[in-house]
Amino acid sequence: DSVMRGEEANEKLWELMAEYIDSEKSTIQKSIVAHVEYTLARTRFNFDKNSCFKATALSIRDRLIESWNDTQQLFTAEDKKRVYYMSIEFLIGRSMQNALVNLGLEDKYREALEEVGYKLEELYDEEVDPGLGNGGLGRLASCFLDSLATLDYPAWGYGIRYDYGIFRQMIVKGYQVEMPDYWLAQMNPWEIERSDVSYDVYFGGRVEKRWENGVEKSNWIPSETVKAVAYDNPIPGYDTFNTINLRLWKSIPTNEFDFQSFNQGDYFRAIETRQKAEYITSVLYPNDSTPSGKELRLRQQYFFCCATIQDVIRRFLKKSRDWEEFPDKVAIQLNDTHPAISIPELLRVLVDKYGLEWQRAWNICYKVFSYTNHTVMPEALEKWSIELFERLLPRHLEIIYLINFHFMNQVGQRYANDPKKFDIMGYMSLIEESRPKTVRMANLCIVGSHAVNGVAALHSNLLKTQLFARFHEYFPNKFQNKTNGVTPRRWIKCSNKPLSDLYQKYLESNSWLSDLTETKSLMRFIDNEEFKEEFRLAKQQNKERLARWIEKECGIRVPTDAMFDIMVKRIHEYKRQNLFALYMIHRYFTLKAMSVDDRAKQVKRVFMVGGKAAPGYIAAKKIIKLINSIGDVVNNDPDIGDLMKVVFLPNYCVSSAQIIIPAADLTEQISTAGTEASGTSNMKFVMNGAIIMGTMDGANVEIVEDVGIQNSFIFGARVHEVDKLRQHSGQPAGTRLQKLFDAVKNGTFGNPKELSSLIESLEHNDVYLVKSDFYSYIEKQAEADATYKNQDQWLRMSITGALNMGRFSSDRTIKEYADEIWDLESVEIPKPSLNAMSR
Ligand code: T68
Repeated sequence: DSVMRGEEANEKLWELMAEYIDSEKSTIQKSIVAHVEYTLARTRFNFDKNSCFKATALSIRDRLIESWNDTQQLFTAEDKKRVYYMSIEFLIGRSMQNALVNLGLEDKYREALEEVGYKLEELYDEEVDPGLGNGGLGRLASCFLDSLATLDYPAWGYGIRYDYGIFRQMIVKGYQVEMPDYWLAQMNPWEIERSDVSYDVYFGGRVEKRWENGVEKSNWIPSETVKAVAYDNPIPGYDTFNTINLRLWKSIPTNEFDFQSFNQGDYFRAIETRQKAEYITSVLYPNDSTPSGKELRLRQQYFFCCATIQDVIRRFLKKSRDWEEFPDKVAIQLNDTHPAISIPELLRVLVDKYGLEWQRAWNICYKVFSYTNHTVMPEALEKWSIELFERLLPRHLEIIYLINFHFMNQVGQRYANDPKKFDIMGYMSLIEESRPKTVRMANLCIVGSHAVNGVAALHSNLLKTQLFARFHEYFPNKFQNKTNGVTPRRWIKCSNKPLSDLYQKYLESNSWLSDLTETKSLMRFIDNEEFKEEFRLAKQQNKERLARWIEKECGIRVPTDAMFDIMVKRIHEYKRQNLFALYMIHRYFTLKAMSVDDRAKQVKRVFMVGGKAAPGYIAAKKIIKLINSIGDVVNNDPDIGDLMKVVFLPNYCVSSAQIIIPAADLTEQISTAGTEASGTSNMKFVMNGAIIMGTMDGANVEIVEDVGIQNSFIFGARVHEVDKLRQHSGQPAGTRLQKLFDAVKNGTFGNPKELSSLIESLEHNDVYLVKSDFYSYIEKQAEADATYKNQDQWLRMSITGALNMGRFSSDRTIKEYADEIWDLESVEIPKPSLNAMSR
């Protein structure tokens, strides 16, 4: 019998595998060379850096696939509850270094490559940065996957494999220019195409009714079909064999040919129909706060929900046929309302396909879902017009009406005696009786989920007391808080080598990477001059690295003995890059007015701003132009020299963030109180030793709680003062601020025809309180200068901040989700390779 069976086969296979995945230099080299020759079809005598990158990536992927397979097998065997994190965006960033760090192989690979003439760090730079997200929401999803894998949770991410990620931002004459990001032009060495895992997704058509045993049954007869194909992206955990999956869907045409067109001899029309299918996953919508309202966007949403729900159900049915068990096996987290159609989709499948009675299906459904809200700004809440919904998803609209019918009945009963009963119902309804009539996706999520959470304490309280106050009154137990976090693997270990080395040296291990609260113990060195000097040096090295990057990317030389004052995030009026710009102008004028002697005593500062504006957001684009114009004036003024520089950092993305963030001395987190749901760059900055210049908004509040308010520069209106101040949004600016307004309006910084509208909107309707916060802001900025002059004090503040950020690891966040929302247990994957090797 040539086929080995049972134990014997296992033994042999384990040995082979063990040999393959052992971590000897020569094994790594063999695997890389094999990929050069056999996968890339290059010769081992002639391959360039990019081929070396690809071959190295593929050799790492082999290891990931190995642990991925074992992980998935164990998940299936153990049959524990799984969580599915659904997000229309994942800002993955580069994968190579992260994978090596998590696998514990960075040093081994570095050595192995050095022998064949390549520097690992240079290979890192060959990788494209997949930008399948806009900003914080998408990056949070990726940090969460890293933590889910690290904590051994049975979890998967589901999203969309866009052909075009977030646009590449170029700055041309101070303006943002958007370039398409076709990130797949080079092969993507990390993904695994699963042409065998595909599902049909339908659109349009009509709903047929029939009666069966006295019950009305619905049957959706769609008019269009597309196929969703799975692309799997292995996500390794840190210091564990657990490797989870990010499954991204791509749309392709179905094989059913359009016979009607074909018979009419219209071959090209038939092809066109098929191309329309591919279009669905072509491009990521680049607006991060205003819903696009476009049909294609709704198609994207339904497309990925429909494929995901089918995939989840198929996996469930492999093991169980009792639908009552579904909520014990499946938890689905909705990252904002973009995946909300999953709720009516699951109901549709349960009722129409599997024949469950409505109430039974509903009881299953809401236990499965939970919803995370990321904004309180009313204009950012998704609403889809009934007309569009009906045309694209007629059955889902019926189901939403049905959910609403039952819900409105209950609300009506609850408030039967309330004189405001109808107002309350109108407010809570899933349907907005506006013109056009719309579906309120947030209301659908709240009603259809068993848990609703905000992303920082302040934000979650605003949800309860303002935005969703009526829902909170009605469902007091649904509302929770889960303060965001970020992964220390990417945001310290991969981004900040000097600081990581310092932690390893003083903590004598790397366990801080799995438990960030451990860094706090280093507070015992706060008076240790050697430790402090090493910490200072680490920051200095990071500043020099950024200065080199800026010189290369922008052609500007910045002094590295200056304070680096950085604001990087999407450009938005509520985030107030304009307030930062006004401060730069103020500082410039103040310096100009000084004597040469006085100037020489001032703190040098480099102001840096990075971030993309949504292509249709005119005001945001003008803010970019304004900052560049300020740079043009200031950077070329011989009176100023190195005292002050203003740099716009182009194309802010995950990989540039990893260079920018560790170099900051001061980080601007200056949104109007009550507008930034959490912020996550605030966490990354403080972990890397920057001090917050900020408002009491989002997670700043909690960061300040842990690092101490005396170690931050906090200014501006508090959230309870904002409403009142807004009523005076037309108040005059005050002399010092008016002078800055006038300077912009008279053309000192760029063409006033373009830029003065930015100022006029502040003068007349200052929604985000730039005027009323300005004076406390410049006062705090002066305090920051004074503190910076005392380098020892600054250093102590910076160190204290960095060491007290344990709570803001996404590991903590994910543990809370698992315990308090998902009811999820971890499943530890044994390390078979080690067992096998030791035999
Ligand atoms: C951000 N939201 C919040 N939205 O602004 C930020 N929106 O405070 C928070 O820290 C972060 O989410 C994580 O919770 C976003 O990033 C988007 O990107 C977005 C994208 C599409 C549509 C709407």
